[in-house]
Amino acid sequence: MTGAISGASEVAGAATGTGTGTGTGPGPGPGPGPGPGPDVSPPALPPDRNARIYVAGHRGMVGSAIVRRLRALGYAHLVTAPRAELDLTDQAAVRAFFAAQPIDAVVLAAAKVGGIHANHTYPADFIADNLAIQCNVIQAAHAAGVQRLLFLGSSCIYPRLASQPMREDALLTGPLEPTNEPYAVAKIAGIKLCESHNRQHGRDYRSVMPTNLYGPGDNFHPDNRHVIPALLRRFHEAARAGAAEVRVWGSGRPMREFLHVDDMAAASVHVLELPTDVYRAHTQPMLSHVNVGTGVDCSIRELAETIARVTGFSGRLVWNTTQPDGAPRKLLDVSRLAALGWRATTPLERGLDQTYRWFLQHEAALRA
Ligand code: GFB
Repeated sequence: MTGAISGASEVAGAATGTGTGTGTGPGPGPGPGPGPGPDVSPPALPPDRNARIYVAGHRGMVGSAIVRRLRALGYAHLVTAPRAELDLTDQAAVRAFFAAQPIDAVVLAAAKVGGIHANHTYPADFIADNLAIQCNVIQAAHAAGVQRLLFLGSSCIYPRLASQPMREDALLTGPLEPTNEPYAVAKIAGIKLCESHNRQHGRDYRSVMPTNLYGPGDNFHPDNRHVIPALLRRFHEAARAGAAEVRVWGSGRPMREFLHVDDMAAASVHVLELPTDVYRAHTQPMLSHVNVGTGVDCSIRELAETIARVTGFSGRLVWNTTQPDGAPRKLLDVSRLAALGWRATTPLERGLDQTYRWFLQHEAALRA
């Protein structure tokens, strides 16, 4: 834990928008008020483009996509801090960071994430790091008087055998998938921490639960990645080597829904910008999270066949059934988000093709 807080940087956006200014004001939260800082301009809430938004996790796949999206929309005052300068598992450092500058809204995209193997191998890290990051950021935001926050979770919060597609009210209705239970418990705790601040302090802390994400900036490293970067890389290397076969984990039967990270960023900003009364009208105080997905899924076998096409691999697929399948199916019901006015737009094959091109452009750096 470094405790250093010097790394806060304001990312200048395009600053074209003036904001539509539905801002609901800082609300009734009895927190101690905004921390001291040189800028004493009044709080601004998204969609006001003057809002000072701290994006936690801005170097990750999702956080960086959210920064791109916010900048494209003209948000001029984005606050970020690299991990080397702000350790989000360090409670004192996070509190000091919030106290050192004015922040109007927070997007909490920082998390320890990984695929089925990583979750299964490092369960203590997945639960402890995520609980610490969430608790530190959400508590410090509240203490600094931040009225609006968006917490990012995961579709693995739902029971392993939840009926499909999974509605938000499936939360806490049954046992979780064992391979990622510790991570899921941390994410459920994050939702409940947000809801508890809303109920106790009148905050406006929202949660979005994405399905499996992929896209530029994904983790293509050899271990611990998710299925899409794993297979893009494996099939690419097999195609280049002229290999006759590629081994794929599990039975190929599990069903998964995949969302392009730019769609996730657009959905996140959409939810962040909703007026408070609209968000509240579509959620409940103790069931406040919103699913983010495409509403369409495919089998891992179909995914592997699509990735073979995208990468130009024409050999055989061999199923390595010594590796776990994980949850049999994880399709989200996205009607709550649709009612809030947002739908995904990137078809899977187009998104895979674009992600593969990004991988090819960055292959040398990823190997280094
Ligand atoms: O992407 P993945 O690890 O996520 O695996 P989960 C999805 C499916 O792809 C599983 C299969 O059935 C895997 O067995 N698969 C096939 C592979 N080949 C591979 C491969 O080479 N690598 C990987 N990783 N999978 C994670 C959770 O579960 O999903 C996290 O553990 C998080 O908590 C994340 O929620 C979104 O959907 O199984």
